[in-house]
Amino acid sequence: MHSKVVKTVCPFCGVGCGMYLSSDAKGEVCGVAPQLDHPISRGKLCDKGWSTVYAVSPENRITQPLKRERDKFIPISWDEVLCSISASLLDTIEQYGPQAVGVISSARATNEDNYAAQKFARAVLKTNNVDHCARICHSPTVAGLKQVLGSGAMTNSTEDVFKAGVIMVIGADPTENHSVLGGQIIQAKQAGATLIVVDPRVTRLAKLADIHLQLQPGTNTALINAMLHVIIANRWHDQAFVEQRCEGFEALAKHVEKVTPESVEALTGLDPQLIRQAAEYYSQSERSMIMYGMGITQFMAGTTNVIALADLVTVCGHIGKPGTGINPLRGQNNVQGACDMGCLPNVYPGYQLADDPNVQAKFAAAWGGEVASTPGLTSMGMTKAALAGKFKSLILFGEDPVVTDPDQNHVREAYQALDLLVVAELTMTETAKLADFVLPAASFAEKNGTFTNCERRVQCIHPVITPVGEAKGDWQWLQALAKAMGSDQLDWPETEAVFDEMTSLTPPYQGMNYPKLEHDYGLQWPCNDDAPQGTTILHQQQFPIGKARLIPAHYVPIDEPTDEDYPLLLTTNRLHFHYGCGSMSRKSPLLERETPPGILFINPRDAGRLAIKPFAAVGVRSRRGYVETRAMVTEDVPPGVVSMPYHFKEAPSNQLTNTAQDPVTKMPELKACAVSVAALPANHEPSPVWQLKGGGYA
Ligand SMILES: Nc1nc2c(c(=O)[nH]1)N[C@H]1C(S)=C(S)[C@@H](COP(=O)(O)OP(=O)(O)OC[C@H]3O[C@@H](n4cnc5c(=O)[nH]c(N)nc54)[C@H](O)[C@@H]3O)O[C@H]1N2
Ligand SMILES: Nc1nc2c(c(=O)[nH]1)N[C@H]1C(S)=C(S)[C@@H](COP(=O)(O)OP(=O)(O)OC[C@H]3O[C@@H](n4cnc5c(=O)[nH]c(N)nc54)[C@H](O)[C@@H]3O)O[C@H]1N2
Ligand code: SF4
Ligand SMILES: [Mo]
Repeated sequence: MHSKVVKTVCPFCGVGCGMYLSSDAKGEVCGVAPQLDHPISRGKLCDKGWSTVYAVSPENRITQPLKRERDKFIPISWDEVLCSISASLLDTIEQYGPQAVGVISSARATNEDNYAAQKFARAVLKTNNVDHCARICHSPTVAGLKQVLGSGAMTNSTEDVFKAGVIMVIGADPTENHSVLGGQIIQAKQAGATLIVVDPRVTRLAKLADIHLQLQPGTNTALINAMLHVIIANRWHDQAFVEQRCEGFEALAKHVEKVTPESVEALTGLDPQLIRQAAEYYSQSERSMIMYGMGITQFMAGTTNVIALADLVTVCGHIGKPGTGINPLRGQNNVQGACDMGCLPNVYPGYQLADDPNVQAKFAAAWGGEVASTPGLTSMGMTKAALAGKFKSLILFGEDPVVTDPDQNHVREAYQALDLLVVAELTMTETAKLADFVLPAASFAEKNGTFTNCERRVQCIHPVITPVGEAKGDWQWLQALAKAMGSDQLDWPETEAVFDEMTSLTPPYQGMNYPKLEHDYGLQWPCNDDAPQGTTILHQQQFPIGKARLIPAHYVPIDEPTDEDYPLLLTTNRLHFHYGCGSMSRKSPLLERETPPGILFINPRDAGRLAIKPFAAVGVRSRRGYVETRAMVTEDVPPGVVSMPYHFKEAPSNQLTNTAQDPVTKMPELKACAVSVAALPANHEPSPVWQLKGGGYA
């Protein structure tokens, strides 16, 4: 074998930084380097990108199919594993119907893998039960922006941070989570942009901001409505834009008429003067750009919050121009793509409605065979149905819901109740440990295909090595499974053919093909006959629904406020050095060195009251579970609020979190629940969750 270097894209977050990946003469990935000319990352990578080699290295990988025998896994052949899974699926479908089976796909895998996953669900299993982690990430973005603007994606491009006069970051922590972009926001601020940060925690950007609105968790809608009140009362809105491009302004104005900054002071905890100042900065700049994240979406009010933000942007006319827009910072490297590919129960690729008979007929004709016609379940719907005995078989790849879904004990119980759980993974996750069969999946370093980043840019990835052991790409094992079930629906000769079939059925991708994508640094959708070079800024002339529809947003309180028994409000956040369930980032000794396995951020006032010393072991309890971890005593969280990352399987914050859901999208309230915290004896080491009685895993 020869050493090799390929041009590819970072496999972690949605920024989509360009990297070179190299392999050595042994056929192992050995190095990473940034692409100097890349339009987004401009020669930079963050620590996770630089640590990619560990994330995919063979000694950390599953290299052959495994079958559970009691509490052990034994290796079996691909033929045997496919034969067993196929027999079990066919049996279940015959006995209980296609509603009893489903697929959870991966926002970490390629567009081609995700296209294949939803086609496997709809055309082979004949079910719309297909979903992925966007459910608990930006599903309120897709639903909320669609209602107001007609399209649920980032409206502008990352380069627009350098064109904005005001940057408002709300419910996002980009220096930790979209680090290369976070660095660019700092650069833009240094070059003169005004920075407004809205976050209950003092994030790194909050420390640099011109205004930090340190609101109480879960009060976004109240704050945004108060900003709208100030803007409309002062006639700071863009009257011409409102008249030409919006409907529903009168109703919105009436709705916020009484929502003065003073009226929300007690609720949000914010100084009314600061709200007025932020409203003035945001509305009065020529170019104001909003970027937002999980602090907006991960609430019962997720969709409402997104609608309120879209109202704010639109009323000020800060959309359809450079340096403006409403920009959800999509999280996973390919979560935009997994949504675009239709790995959601209610839509086919390109957001074509799954319950529309014309759409069903279009796909049935193109695919040559019947497709699913009944409504599908969301990922947490499948969990619930499994507990009720109505959902029996789950094919899951590239997700670790036991660590990353809310209320861990409930998820474990549901997965244990399944007749069949198949997990295709790079590595033995907590979810894979519950599987009946584990399939070795090829990593991004071993396959080609495309990822769509947060700014809708579709970029090619390239293999630098052959798949480790017997690993297969996700669409390839799905193809083999379909074949074993007697279907030739997934019979593509190579990855490019999957992409070409997809573009022929997905209008926003219709003008793309591999040679065009390879030519530069990918293309941003929509890319079609009207926009053959793609689209950097959406909604320049009109919205896909004609005029924007302003919708009054009604404040929804959090589901589980604090009380005597659970007096602290837990929110969850991310750490720069770790990613998701930690299964990839925690393979790097460098990243692992940076933080202890589990951490609770607590204000000195609360720590003092509870006699908690810095780095002391603490127990954290909610109505759903209990974990032990270490305290980080810091002013970065306000009194009354504690925060935990969710990356650590030893001390998973999802033992504690609430499953109360946004009624529109079923987004769980991951950013607020009530907990109690107690100091543990001085020499006590925090026990991992699996050793704790009553902490699950029992
Ligand atoms: N290092 C690292 N990077 C990642 C990831 C990772 O796991 N690790 N994951 C990726 C993924 S999947 C995603 S979705 C993105 C997420 O990226 P972000 O959206 O930045 O995610 P979080 O840190 O969970 O939450 C953002 C902020 O919301 C704040 N917040 C909490 N409650 C409220 C509230 O009521 N109002 C407001 N305004 N803010 C609130 C929190 O304090 C936090 O600072 O990151 C991606 N990048
Ligand atoms: N409390 C709390 N919980 C949260 C959040 C929060 O803010 N707070 N955030 C939520 C959000 S926004 C998200 S997106 C979810 C993320 O939740 P998950 O999607 O479960 O998290 P990841 O760590 O990204 O898991 C991806 C898995 O895919 C595997 N993988 C990577 N590439 C491939 C591939 O090509 N093929 C296959 N088959 N596998 C692959 C990796 O090994 C890894 O185990 O977590 C959610 N959970
Ligand atoms: S910012 Fe995101 S895409 Fe860029 S190197 Fe870091 S993890 Fe990778
Ligand atoms: Mo996410």
